[in-house]
Amino acid sequence: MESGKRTEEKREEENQSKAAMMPDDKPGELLEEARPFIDLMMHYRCAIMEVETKLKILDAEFSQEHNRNPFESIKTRLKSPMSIFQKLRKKGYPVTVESIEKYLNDVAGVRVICSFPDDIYRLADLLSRQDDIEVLNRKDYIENPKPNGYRSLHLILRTPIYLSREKKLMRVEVQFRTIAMDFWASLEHKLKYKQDLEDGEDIARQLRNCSDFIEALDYQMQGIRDRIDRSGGKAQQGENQRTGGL
Ligand code: 0O2
Repeated sequence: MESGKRTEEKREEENQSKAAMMPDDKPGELLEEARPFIDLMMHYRCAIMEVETKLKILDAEFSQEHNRNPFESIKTRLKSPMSIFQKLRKKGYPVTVESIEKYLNDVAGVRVICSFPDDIYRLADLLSRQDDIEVLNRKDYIENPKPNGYRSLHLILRTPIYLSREKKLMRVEVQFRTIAMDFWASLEHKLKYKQDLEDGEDIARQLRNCSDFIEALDYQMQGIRDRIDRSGGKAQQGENQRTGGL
């Protein structure tokens, strides 16, 4: 009974907030005006799904052949309406649906977190070479880190989505990072939103140092993985010789 009452109260609350968003006299008009934006966001969501599926297929094949996964996780995000608005304003473009498609590259975002740097380049290369993918831009902040120490590989891709009445080309930003680079970027992101820190400069300097450690760590870990793989291969060869390959 109590939970039935709570459900009723919740429904009433929802109705009230819907009514606040859509005045009774013009709900249709409001929705009609928002339609192109809502549709475009759905198209970006579809593009994210396409790219995510492509990466998952590469992952499945690689893990079958090499017995390990080339990436640890994938995070996806659709830029929020407020961030879209702010970015268009900042760049001096009109805030319209046309501007979003024309000027913004990162409304659809995919972040691929790998264990090792060489997996980043292998995955980025395999994805870029697919015949329905066009690479519009490539920024290698691993080879050339930003002055603050930021490292990642960024690709702006154009990929098709197949809707019921059309094929549409959509832009997706894909960021590839190692686990350590991702850890660094999320901490550094916090610094950006805290401008009035007393010891901000010192923190920024420490972050730059950490970025150098991270580079050394990533490549050392990769070296260790290679050594393990090589000695595993030799042990397997020895075993095959002993058993005659059975
Ligand atoms: P958010 O909130 O993550 O989306 P652009 O304006 O995007 O076309 P830009 O800024 O030159 O051109 O693109 P760049 O350098 O490829 O950066 C795009 C995204 O990379 C950023 O998106 C961040 O997500 C990430 N990034 C770039 N530089 C840094 C950095 O120094 N630190 C951290 N933590 N992340 C960074 P947004 O739109 O800035 O933010």
